[in-house]
This record gives sequence, C-alpha cells and structure tokens, in this order.
Amino acid sequence: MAPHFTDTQKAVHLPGDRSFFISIKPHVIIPVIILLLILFGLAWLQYLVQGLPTLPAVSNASPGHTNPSGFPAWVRVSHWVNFFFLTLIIRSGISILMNHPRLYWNNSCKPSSAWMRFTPLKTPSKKYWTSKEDARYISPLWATPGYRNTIGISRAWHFLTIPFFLLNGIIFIFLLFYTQQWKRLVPVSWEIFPNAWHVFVHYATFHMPAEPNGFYSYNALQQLAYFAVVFILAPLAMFTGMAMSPAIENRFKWYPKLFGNRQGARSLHFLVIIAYAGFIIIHVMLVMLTGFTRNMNHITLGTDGNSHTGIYIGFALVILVTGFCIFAHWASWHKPRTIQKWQAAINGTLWRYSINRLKPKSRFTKKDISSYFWLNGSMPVSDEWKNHLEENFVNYKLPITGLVENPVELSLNDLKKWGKEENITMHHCVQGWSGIAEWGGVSLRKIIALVKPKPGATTVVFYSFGEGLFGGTFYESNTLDNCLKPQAILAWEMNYKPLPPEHGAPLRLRVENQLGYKQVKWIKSIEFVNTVSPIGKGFGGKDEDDEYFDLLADT
Ligand SMILES: Nc1nc2c(c(=O)[nH]1)N[C@H]1C(S)=C(S)[C@@H](COP(=O)(O)O)O[C@H]1N2
Ligand SMILES: [Mo]
Repeated sequence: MAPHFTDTQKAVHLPGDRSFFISIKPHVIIPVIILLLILFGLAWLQYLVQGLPTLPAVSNASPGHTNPSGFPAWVRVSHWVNFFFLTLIIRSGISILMNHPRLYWNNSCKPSSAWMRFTPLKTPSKKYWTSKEDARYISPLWATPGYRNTIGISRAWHFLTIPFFLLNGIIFIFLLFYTQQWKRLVPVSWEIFPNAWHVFVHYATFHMPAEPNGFYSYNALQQLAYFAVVFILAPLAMFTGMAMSPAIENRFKWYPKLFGNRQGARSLHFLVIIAYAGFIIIHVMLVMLTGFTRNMNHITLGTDGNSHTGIYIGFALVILVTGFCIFAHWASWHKPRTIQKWQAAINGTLWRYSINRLKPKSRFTKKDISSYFWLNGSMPVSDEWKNHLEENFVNYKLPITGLVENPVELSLNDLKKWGKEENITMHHCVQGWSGIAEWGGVSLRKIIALVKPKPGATTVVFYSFGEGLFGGTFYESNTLDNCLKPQAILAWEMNYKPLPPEHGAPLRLRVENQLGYKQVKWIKSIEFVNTVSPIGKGFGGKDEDDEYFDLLADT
C-alpha cells in the first residue's frame, strides 16, 4: 500500500511529529457549551415539571392518497450516491484543512488569533516559519489521501467529487418536487417547530418517542433535520466554498462579506462539515435504534418488509465505499499524475471558461492591510542571490527572453522608470490562509508591450532564485492572458516599503486572480513560451510538477 518514499519525501509527508491535537478558544467553546446546557436544561425542566409533552398521533400508513409512501428507486440511489461523494468530500476536506491547521474569523490569519487549531504549536517556533512547515500530519484512516502536505492531491479529490455531488443533489431536488416526495422533507406548517421541540424533549430525557413508520412520514425533528441537510447545509457548503476563490474574491469583494470575510467563509465551511458529521452519526444511530431491519429495507430495496436483505445490501455498500477510500489512498500515491490530469480535464476546463475570465478589481484600503502575513517558500541559498542582497540589488538584472521580438535585461532602476502601480489586494494561499497587503511595482502590461511577444506566445514563465519543497529551481507559469489582467504587476514594494527579503526581494509577481503559489518570489528571469512541456517536468510550474497543483489557480 504505502509508497516508497525518498528521504526528502519522508521529511515532507511523514514527519517525526505526527501527534494529533485540537484546541478551541474559550470564547467559542464556552458559548457552545452554555447553549447546549440551556437546551438540555430546558428539556429536563419541562419533563420534570410538566411531564413528557404529547406528540401528534402516529399514523403507520400513508395519511392521504396524495402523500408519498415508500422510497422510489431514485431516492434510494441518490441517497447512496450522496453517501459515497459526501464521504470523499469530507475526507479530502480534512486533508486540505490539515495543510493549514488553523481557523480564523479575520483576514490576517495571525496564528494567535485562530479560534480553533489542529496543531500543538500556538505560534510559530522560529522567525522564518513557512506555512508548509506549519502543516500537520493526518492519518489516512481519517482523510484522503492522508499524510502531510498533500494539498494538490487532496484538492483534486475534493474538486473532482464536487461536480458529481452537486449533480446528484440537483437531480434529487428536481425529482423531489416533480413527485410528491417533497412532502416528506418540506414542512408546510409552523407547528413543525413546537412539535420538533417536543420530540427533542423526548430524546434529551432518554425517552424514545413513538416513531411514525419512516416508510410514510417522519417525526417533526427528523423532518427538520433532513430539510436542513438538503436545503441549508448543502448550499452553505457550496457558497462558503466559492467565497474562498481568489478569482471571485478579488473581483467581487462583497461576496465573502456575506460570511463576515474570507476566513469566516472558511471557518463556516468547516462548521458545515462538523454539522454533516454530527448529522451522519445521529442519523445512523437512530436508523439502528428505530427498527434497523425495516429502515434498511426502506432505503435499499424500497420495501417495508422484515427480511434481512436491506441490512446486507447496506453493509455491502458501506464496504464498497470503504474499499473506494482505500483505492483513493493507493491511487493518490501511485497514480497522482492521473488524478491531476482528471482534475485539469474536468475542473481546469470548467474554470477556464468561467471564473478565470473574471478581471480582478477589488481595491482594499490602507486600513484593511494585514498586521500579519504568513510566509511560504524556501529562501534562496545561492551565492548569487545572497550577493545581490548584500549589494542591495544594485547589480541585479532581470532577463526577459523567449518568444519575444525584443528581449531585454532590466535593472531595478530601469523597471522603476516605467512608473509604479499600487494595489491593495488579498493574497490567497492554496493552503488556506490569506492576507491583505499593498504591492507596488511595474505593470506586467508595460513589460509585455516593451518586449512584444511573438505570435503564438501564450504563457509567461517566472523563474526564481529559490528552490521548491523537494529541491530544484522554483518556477511558475501564468497564461499571457492572466498576466494582462488588471493588477498584474512585478512588485518591488510591499506595504509602502521595499520588498523584504523574506517576501521575495528584489521582485515578486502579483497576479491577483490566482492563488499564492503563482506569485513567484525572488524572481531571477522571465521567459515567454508557447508551451510549458519542455520546462521542468512539463506541468507548468514547480508545484504542478512536484506537488500536483492545478495549472490554473482560480479556486
Ligand atoms: N520562489 C518561490 N516563490 C513562491 C513560493 C515558493 O515556494 N518559492 N511559494 C508560493 C506560495 S505557495 C505562497 S502562498 C506565496 C507566499 O508569499 P509570502 O511568503 O510573501 O507570503 O509565495 C509563493 N511564491
Ligand atoms: Mo501558498
């Protein structure tokens, strides 16, 4: 099963410290505990003072001929398809989370401001502490693919399952309203709320309420829970997920504000998963406690009988899904390139024709600038760069070559003559953190106009003085089209000061509709090309080559 790792790979994916850790700030956990105590306290109070509330009479047959009875095949199929995709989405989501194991309500992501963390490190332990180093190990028992620093492949699984999960949900909702089945899920009277509370008083005081036969109808709390899962949690997962995209955020600044801010959306996205997981646990428990045999026949065979067939089919389906998770783990380590290609074919194509067309335009203001800004990337170790740094880059020259009419070599002073563009934008690291900064530098448009790309030049490659996670020159490509978008600059200034060495001096790239890994730091040279195949391993960037990241980094 386990792949054969080199020592470098082991250091990245299987670190010495694999301890699991969860910490929640008191200002979050205390209100949650108080809320639960109030709910359970009120239920017990009502029970002790008034006795168990009466529930509406239970009917074990279809109450009227227009009401749905039984579960048609499409309900049963979509239920299990949903189970399959949701399992993969949750498991890959956990892997993604562990790449930046901290959750915040603010855009600056200062480590100490996290309301929840999954790392024992409260704050970074050294000055140059990258978010790559900060990532945590997760066992493949819990997550797909598992291990540490697997954001490329876990994102591929996450995004590859989403279109199918959505499609299944859309078909389900369409058929729900096309048939009478919606009456099971959608409450039509306000009575649902007092009734649901009465059911809750039963459960909370350890009394099983008399159950309606789920073949015909649900109790009020059950109906509300199912309704919420379909009509609240699923859309919320989708909308908070979209709020994390740089292409969307830097075009529609108002959108993530619906959830407070970008990190609020990320935290809510996580809480949706917690709600889903909580629902699944309680749902499965109640399916077992309220007539397991018949319940399983309902959702597999669509019959209301007492045979054990439903249980066997249910178990078989759970084993199938588990088997697929094992396969996904294997494929992630043995066929990662195939997974990356599928991700590019499906989602890369979808993004290319949709959000990649958006032009960044949000302008944050000075007061939005983050007081903290995470770091990523290995500092250059070459003497060449160190010498330039010592000399304050006075002898630095940037060669711009490749498919251009007018190849040039420009010093920092040459670049500065072209005028300075200043943008205050939000940086989105693929791992999950964000930060708002001012960037000042020369517009890429002006450079492109100067060097005049030849016909056929489609891509601009930016080479760094620094190295990638597994060694070798760091480089990334961006489409010419994205380089021509507003706010695309070569920056020599960050927050109105010369670009600090740790943030990429002398020059770093800003292409604001793309994720952080496209923003190459410590730029050494630039090349215009018509294909990325001959460069590196041929996938368009160091992170695409070695870590299976997306060529287009819009989400
Ligand atoms: N040369 C180089 N540039 C790089 C990287 C790197 O590893 N090497 N990492 C990228 C990633 S993943 C991010 S999130 C940003 C981080 O920029 P910062 O350190 O200024 O915050 O740099 C990008 N540029
Ligand atoms: Mo990043």
